[in-house]
Amino acid sequence: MIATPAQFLDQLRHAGRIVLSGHEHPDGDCLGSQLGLFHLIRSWGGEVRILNPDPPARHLAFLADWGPIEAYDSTSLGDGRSLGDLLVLMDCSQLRRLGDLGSAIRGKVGSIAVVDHHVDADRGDGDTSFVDVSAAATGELVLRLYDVAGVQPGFEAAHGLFVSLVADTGWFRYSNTTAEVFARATQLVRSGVDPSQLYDAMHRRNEAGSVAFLGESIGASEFRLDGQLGMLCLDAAAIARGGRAGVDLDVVMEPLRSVAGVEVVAMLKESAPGRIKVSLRSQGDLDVQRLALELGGGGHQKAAGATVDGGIRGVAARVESLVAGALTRLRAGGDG
Ligand SMILES: [Mn+2]
Repeated sequence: MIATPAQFLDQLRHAGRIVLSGHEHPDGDCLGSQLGLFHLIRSWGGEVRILNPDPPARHLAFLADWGPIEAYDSTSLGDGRSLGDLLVLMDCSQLRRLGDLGSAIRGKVGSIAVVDHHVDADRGDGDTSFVDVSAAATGELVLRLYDVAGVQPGFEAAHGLFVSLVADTGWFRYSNTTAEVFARATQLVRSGVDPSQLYDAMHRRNEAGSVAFLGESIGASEFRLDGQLGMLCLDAAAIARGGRAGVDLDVVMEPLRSVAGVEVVAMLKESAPGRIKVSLRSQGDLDVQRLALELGGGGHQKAAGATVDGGIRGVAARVESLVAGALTRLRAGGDG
């Protein structure tokens, strides 16, 4: 069932024990929107916990100051008893996006709800789905729940929700930055958020080694397809170095995105041996969500991703040929 904000809020109020979760390696929108919803449910005394497949990345670890964020390990699910009455998937819509947690949690929750803004989220695993693909961030959807509840986000929720907005709009630079986003940012700043303090917390707490890591990664970038595809491949060792240095790996794509003539930027990360996480960004009209779909993933028109089995060079070649095909269709007047 597709729920309106009022219907969804009503379900949350009557749900009993609620577990909020999200995708593997949760990003700022996933974690921030969870904090927002956590505090809304707590505002009426509801029972709620946040349980994710992975702990926050180092540059998002400070979010734990604004609410209890648990990461799954084999003991998280306790004995064989039910974990909760309602599982809410946030910023994703499929249990498989939760990795091991997704399979472990199946059958341990009463029903599943989805709050998401990705394409096709209404066709995910939610028994109930509150979805709007035009929303810039999942946090924007959570703010609509605050509206219908007649509640203002408090100091802690506002911090989470602000991180949600800036994570998915690239600090208000991407094309999803609408008047609605600025209105929400204003609302959150009025609730006590200091944007510059949050920027520092997210992006200015890296280790000294981050500079060498950035230099090395950017140096390894390459341009293909006559400069229309910018590509960056990070093997497992590089990912580990970046993680230790505290770098938000999305930042590494920025220099590639700054080059004139680049239509698509692809970052390939070897998340495990033989497992490549592909992140795609479109600079123009090409729909990278459709490319991600062909790789078994999904996302948005301008930002999408997938996890692909294979070696990093082989996956890079596959991405290149998909982008080449899409560019040809786009030039021929198709829809990318
Ligand atoms: Mn999101």
